[in-house]
Amino acid sequence: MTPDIARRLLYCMKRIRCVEETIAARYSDQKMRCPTHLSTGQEAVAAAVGAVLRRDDLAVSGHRAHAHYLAKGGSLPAMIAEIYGKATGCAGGRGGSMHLVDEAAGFMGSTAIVAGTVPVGVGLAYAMKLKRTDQVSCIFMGDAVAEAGVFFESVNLAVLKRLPVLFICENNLYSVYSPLGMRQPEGRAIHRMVGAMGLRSAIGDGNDAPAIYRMVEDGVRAIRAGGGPRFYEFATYRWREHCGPLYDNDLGYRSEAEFEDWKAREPIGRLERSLLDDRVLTHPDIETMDQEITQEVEQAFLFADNSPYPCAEDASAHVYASALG
Ligand SMILES: Cc1ncc(C[n+]2csc(CCOP(=O)(O)OP(=O)(O)O)c2C)c(N)n1
Ligand SMILES: [Mg+2]
Repeated sequence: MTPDIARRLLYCMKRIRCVEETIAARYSDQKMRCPTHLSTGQEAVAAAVGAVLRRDDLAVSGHRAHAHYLAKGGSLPAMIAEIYGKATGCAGGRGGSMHLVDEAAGFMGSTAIVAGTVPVGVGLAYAMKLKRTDQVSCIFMGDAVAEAGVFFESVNLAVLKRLPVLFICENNLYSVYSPLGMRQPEGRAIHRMVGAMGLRSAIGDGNDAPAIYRMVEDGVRAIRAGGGPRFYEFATYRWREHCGPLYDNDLGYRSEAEFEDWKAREPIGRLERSLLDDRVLTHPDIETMDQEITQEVEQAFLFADNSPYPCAEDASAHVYASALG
């Protein structure tokens, strides 16, 4: 990995962290009126995958999509405006945090329905295959997606047709408050299960951005060369509550000790320390990075706050169903 890519990974993770921590800090202002699922602590997977993908590759995601959208190159002001419900939002202010889209950046959408975008991502890959391009369709998914019927149909088709799909599973051990052990049989690893369906798969440390980058880079090279789909499971951990800006360890569904253990292995400080040790970056470089990011994020929130709400006359502009009669 070049120093340039390592710097880029750190920058991207810090930017995502700053955006989401600012959302958390300002949520109580009541200007963001949609549910938000923050990925604080999980930034490494998005940053690394985003750095491997090209702008003309496509990606889809689910309810926890801010990091994926930003890492794929989605517009930050348009994302914050979307969360503020403003007309300048990436979905016209009608969708909110869980419905991010930026076609110019190849981010083809996210939805609140668990596994809802998986067949869409496979369909995009089918189109790529028919058009004989060397693009890749990336599907970001959580561990609970591997419990949905449509996931199995989608994997089956992707394997059968050798479609250029990059499945990225962020296994953060929970689906809302349900731990993995309550939802999937003990001893069954997601990557091994899909491996048995003929999908080439691997597992990695989801808090180690450079390692994720190297794994996914290899996989994407193979996919572009016509090698068929790849599945990566990355172990990681969300810090904040499932939905919202707070912490919820007091609810008792996970232990403080488990949380602290994962926090100690958090992805940003870890990479920052190693880049400082290797003299790739200096403390002043990091300060400059942090200042630049804080300013950009502040500007995006100002843009969102100062933007107009969508007007009532446009209410049906994003509705694709035609009225009967
Ligand atoms: C089909 C469907 N079932 C249930 C829900 C409720 N729900 C919203 S988010 C979520 C958890 C999904 O967990 P996971 O895929 O592991 O993602 P994470 O929240 O951990 O990032 C559930 C069950 C839903 N939105 N859609
Ligand atoms: Mg999960």
